[in-house]
Amino acid sequence: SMQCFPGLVLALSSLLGALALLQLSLHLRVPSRYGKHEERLCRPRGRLPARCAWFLQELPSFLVPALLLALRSPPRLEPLGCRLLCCLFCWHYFYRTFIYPFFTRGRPFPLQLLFFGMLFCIYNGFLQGYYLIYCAEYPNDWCTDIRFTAGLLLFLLGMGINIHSDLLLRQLRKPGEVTYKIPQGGLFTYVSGANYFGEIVEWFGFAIATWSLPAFAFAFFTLCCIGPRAYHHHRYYLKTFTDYPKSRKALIPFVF
Ligand code: NDX
Repeated sequence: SMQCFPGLVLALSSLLGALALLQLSLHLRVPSRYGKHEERLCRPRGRLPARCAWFLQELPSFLVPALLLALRSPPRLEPLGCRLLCCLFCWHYFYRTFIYPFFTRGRPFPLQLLFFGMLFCIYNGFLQGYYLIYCAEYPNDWCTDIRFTAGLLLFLLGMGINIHSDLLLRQLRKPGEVTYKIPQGGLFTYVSGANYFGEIVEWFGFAIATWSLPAFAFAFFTLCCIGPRAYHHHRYYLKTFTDYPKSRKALIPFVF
């Protein structure tokens, strides 16, 4: 049966960090080609409806750690912290897999990116789940540790911002519509990438709560992946709408 190999965790986390840097270097100047950054009307055959695409892409991030948690033998009863933290991760991906896709009004998603996105979700789902279920060790009073409580608070705050902002974006369109409008309300008052800001806060909160290398590597990846994307969204809005709010920043309220 499976056991903890610290070398494996170190290797997979380092590779995730390296992927983050690759992601950053690739997408600082040119954004990932999906959504508003995809060239118009190219190859409708190479795409899947947003609904199926997001469901398939994010499913492994829910399934892999959930299965690891359920199938571990003998079941891990102690400490509570590990199961709780693993459940937080699964909770986010439950939303992203089973709720978000069914309401999205996004444009069809490129198959090629879906494939890489899925691979990424298998990889990261395995790394986070494996670490928390087979390797992590917390003192019995971890639930009262400032890192756990502050991290959990940030996680919940970030998740709230992320879900609320996803909702505001969705409401910009009627069903079947694919046009872009100026997002309004919530944190969009201050930044163009409010949903991304929430997601980044969420994963840094998770990293602090788990105080683990894999979770910090994932938070860093998230920052490198959707940070630049927020910047490209911002530039797109400034270019497209002459009446775009001048005081709005790209990602971090009042700062950047
Ligand atoms: N999926 C994370 N890299 C990614 C998919 C692509 O979950 O090969 C990373 C994620 C993957 C990527 C993933 C990893 C890296 C990959 C990449 C593909 C290539 C890349 C694999 C896995 C790669 C290397 C080389 C390193 C291997 O029509 P539309 O779709 O634009 O509509 C949008 C709509 N909308 C508007 N509607 C009206 N008016 C407006 N002005 C609008 N603006 C937007 O709202 C969408 O329906 C919706 C949201 O759009 P957008 O663009 O704001 O968000 P989106 O990027 O689609 O993300 C959706 C949510 C969001 O909450 C975000 O925080 C979260 O998912 N997310 C996204 C990406 C990554 C991630 C989280 C993470 O890293 N944690």
